[in-house]
Amino acid sequence: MNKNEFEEFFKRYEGNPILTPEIWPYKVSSVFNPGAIKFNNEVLLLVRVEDREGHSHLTIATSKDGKTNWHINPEPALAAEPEFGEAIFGLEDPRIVWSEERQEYMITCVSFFEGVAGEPPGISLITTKDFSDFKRLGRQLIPPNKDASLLPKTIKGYYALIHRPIVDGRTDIWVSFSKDLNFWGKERVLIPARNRTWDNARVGLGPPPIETPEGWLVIYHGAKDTASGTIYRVGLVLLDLETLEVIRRSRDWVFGPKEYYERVGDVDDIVFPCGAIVDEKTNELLVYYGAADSVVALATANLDDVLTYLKKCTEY
Ligand code: BMA
Repeated sequence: MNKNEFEEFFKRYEGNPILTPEIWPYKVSSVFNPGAIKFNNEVLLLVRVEDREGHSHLTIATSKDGKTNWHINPEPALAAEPEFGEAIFGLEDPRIVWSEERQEYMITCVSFFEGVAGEPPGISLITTKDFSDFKRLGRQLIPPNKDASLLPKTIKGYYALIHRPIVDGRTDIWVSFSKDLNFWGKERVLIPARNRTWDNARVGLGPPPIETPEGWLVIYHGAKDTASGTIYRVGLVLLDLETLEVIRRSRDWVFGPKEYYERVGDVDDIVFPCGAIVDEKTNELLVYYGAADSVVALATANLDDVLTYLKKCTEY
């Protein structure tokens, strides 16, 4: 490695982009920002699909190896439901966890508040056991809010919901706690946007936190506003398994728009991960991300390399 090269532990899959509008079984404008989970010995992506009206819904795509031979469902799995107060503008950016305690999958996604001035974004919580029947648990927290995921397990009897409200113009990552997925409290800032950095404009959770022996691995996006638009890149944080205190935070971004499909699209210069899988046999971390709000791509890393890098970071 040359002295002026960064350590690049995320590698782009050579078959990127893995999902594009051209291969969709019905007419769509763009496909991006998928949630990801292991289901029935396959990788299941819940892909945000935008139509030409500009509305988004969520559609399931599955693959045995998480890389090739994707089967895309011919029908959307989830769309906005006005009877649950979701404005027709759509559902966006799902995150999926498997709850061992509840024996079901829990999906959080962005929806828009019908009947509230400006239809601000908020968080819908949906559960399923089979990705065929879905149960809506309704809205969580007040808008505006985005980029939410539950932790896959409760902490001292509390569900922990990581989310990104806008508070007094600031966009930091927060956490709130609940006993019943109904009433939330004890909220606090978990990961703040920083000053004059690559992640100063806003930050938001990427995939659901991944439990490792070193702590919860958080992959997050950070945005920087520039004269030619906003650049979305990826950073890393390690949280204490019990207290959720930040143990480590990368000072640098570790993955950013570089390839053509990341730099040019409906929204240029965006990498936006919402789902990640760990292959326990190989210790490979597979991170699924939307590229330029247009296509779905995959980056992989060795989980140990990621943790080794983070443990060297002192900045938080
Ligand atoms: C964010 C979200 C994402 C989107 C990103 C870049 O605010 O809305 O859905 O990918 O902007 O446009």
